[in-house]
Amino acid sequence: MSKRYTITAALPYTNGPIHIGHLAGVYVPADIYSRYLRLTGNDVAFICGSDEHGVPITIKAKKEGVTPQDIVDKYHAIIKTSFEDFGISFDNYSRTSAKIHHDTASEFFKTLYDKNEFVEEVSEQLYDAEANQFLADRFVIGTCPKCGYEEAYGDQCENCGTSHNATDLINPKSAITGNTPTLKETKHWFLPLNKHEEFLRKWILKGHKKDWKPNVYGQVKSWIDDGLRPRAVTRDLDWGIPVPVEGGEGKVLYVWFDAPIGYISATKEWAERVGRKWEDYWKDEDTKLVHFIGKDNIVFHCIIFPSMLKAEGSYILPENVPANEFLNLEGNKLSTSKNWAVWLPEYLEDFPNQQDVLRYALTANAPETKDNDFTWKDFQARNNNELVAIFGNFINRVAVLTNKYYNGEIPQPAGFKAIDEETLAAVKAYPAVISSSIERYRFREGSQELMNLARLGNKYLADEEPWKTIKTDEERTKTVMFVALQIASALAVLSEPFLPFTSDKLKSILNHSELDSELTWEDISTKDVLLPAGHSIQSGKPELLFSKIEDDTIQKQLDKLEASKKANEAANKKVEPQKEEITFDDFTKLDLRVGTILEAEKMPKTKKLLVLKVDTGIDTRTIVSGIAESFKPEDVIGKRVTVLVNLAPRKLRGVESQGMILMTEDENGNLVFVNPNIEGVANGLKIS
Ligand code: B3M
Ligand code: ZN
Repeated sequence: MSKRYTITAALPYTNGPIHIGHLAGVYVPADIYSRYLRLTGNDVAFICGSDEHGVPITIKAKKEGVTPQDIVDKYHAIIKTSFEDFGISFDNYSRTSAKIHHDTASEFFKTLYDKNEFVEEVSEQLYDAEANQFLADRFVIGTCPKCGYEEAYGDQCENCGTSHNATDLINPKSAITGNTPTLKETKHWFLPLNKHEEFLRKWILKGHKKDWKPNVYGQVKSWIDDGLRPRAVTRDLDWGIPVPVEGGEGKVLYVWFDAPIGYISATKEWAERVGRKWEDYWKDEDTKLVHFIGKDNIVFHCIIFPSMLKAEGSYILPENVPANEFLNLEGNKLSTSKNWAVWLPEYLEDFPNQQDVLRYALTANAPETKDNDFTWKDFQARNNNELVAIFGNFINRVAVLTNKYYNGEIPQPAGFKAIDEETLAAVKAYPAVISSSIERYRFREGSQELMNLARLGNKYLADEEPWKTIKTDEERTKTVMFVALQIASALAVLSEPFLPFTSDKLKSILNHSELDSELTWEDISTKDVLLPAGHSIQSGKPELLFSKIEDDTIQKQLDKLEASKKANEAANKKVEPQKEEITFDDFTKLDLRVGTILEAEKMPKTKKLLVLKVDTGIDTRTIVSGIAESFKPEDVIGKRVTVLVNLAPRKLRGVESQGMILMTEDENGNLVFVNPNIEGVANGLKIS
């Protein structure tokens, strides 16, 4: 039965481009879900837009010496274009700086204000006197009162996900000046979450029965069990939506108050454009509202926004919030500031027309139940071993053989054997199997079922060997090719949510547009014949759906990451502070000489120590040096070194060491000799 759905995907902050973490966590699953629902005949509004307020934008603008408006204009354009190019099928991609959003959010605030749903309170808030600014949200960093994470923001800890008030942070520091903030009185409007506790408890419990993800349910339940407190929904900032009530001058709405309302304004904008009623998508009890988000947004979508909607009174509440865990990259946390990411615009440039490869790799390895790791090797393997070797190979064989044997025309089957009937019946079961995965938000499982259908096709061809029977049994070959073509056709339809570009290509290879009516999802399980005998597929050499990705392509991506890592390390390299001052006399006490290592052997039963014989020019003496983990004895013999010769001797493991060899570290942290490195310098020469 057809239903109405409002599907939202978290509004990305416009302070940088989209990366694979955003895609895997939010946009790819939301797109699969939306495409699937449209394909199965539902009425879908798939909504997103840029989140253009909030402190991250102001910080970025400050850093680049431009205005916040410049930043949001720049990144809104980049993000919107890259989503389009990647095939994310939003019905509307709006932005929170749009007038319709300012109006909608102001109105929402006023309604709650008029209904007395806020508590107005003057309280002491964190203040940076040097920057002359209140420190809200990401302007302040400190230790999370709940989990002890030391880099929690003023409004939320990204480690444990909890949301708190900035004054709850332990040891807060201004992100602007690094100063410890002082307290200053200011008036704000608070949403009394405590008042909504009972309602939230009942609603979550109801949601749980409807199969919410355990991670989402568990987190929300534990926050409610801990007790909820009023949260300020206004801020003393100058970037955002002005507080629209008396006394609100110079203040703006908290970004997490206005941003989720952005889903509503974006729906309004879309409905106006296409001639629908937006209220149907937000106020009709029969509409299903689903929020796709990353796990760090759970508290806002499962506690704060539902409380706002409930307080307003005329809105529906989300049916489900299938939040994903995080995706890591090559073993490390994705990070915009450290440039440890695969950026969507760069991917689209480096891998033209290969959107589906990334969609598939991210889905097959989606962080649905736990954090997962994206590696370029896995990406390559998913492409080469699955998309190329299974899916692409099957389609290519079917298209090539159909053209070769029948000039592209689907042959009339000549009776079915048990294997043919079993295969056709197996195909018919796939829509229900994949639907069930998608409807339960198990997209990785769904993508694997799709691949299993391609596997079924491959196996069928490999077992029935039409390339052999064509020489012995033409009638049998017709049946086999007919069956294989039905599988190809099913793949064209069922792949659409996961691999939309491939689905389009495949539909045109198979000339689906020439069929009497477009094949639907349901047709795959109900129709006995998808491609009838006599229908023609595209002639000539079929376009390859996927192509092999070579090692050097992958290496280039790994090199890019390596370069980021190096740049980052160089930027973060902490030089130790200078030691206490010494006098010239102190310095002249050190007797440093040029020397040569003559012999070296490992100190028995130790890991770190080498026993060296060193020619110091004065004498040949024994020096024990802790360098065995970096050098083999044979590597250091003959090395010119700098020796501190008048260091008081001391015994190490029973061997007297009579001096010290000077060492430092190279850029990779490996030990290197401080080497005089001058030709013709004799041992024993003083260094001063
Ligand atoms: N702008 C995304 C984030 O936390 C945030 C989502 C808003 S959804 C209403 O990165
Ligand atoms: Zn925490």
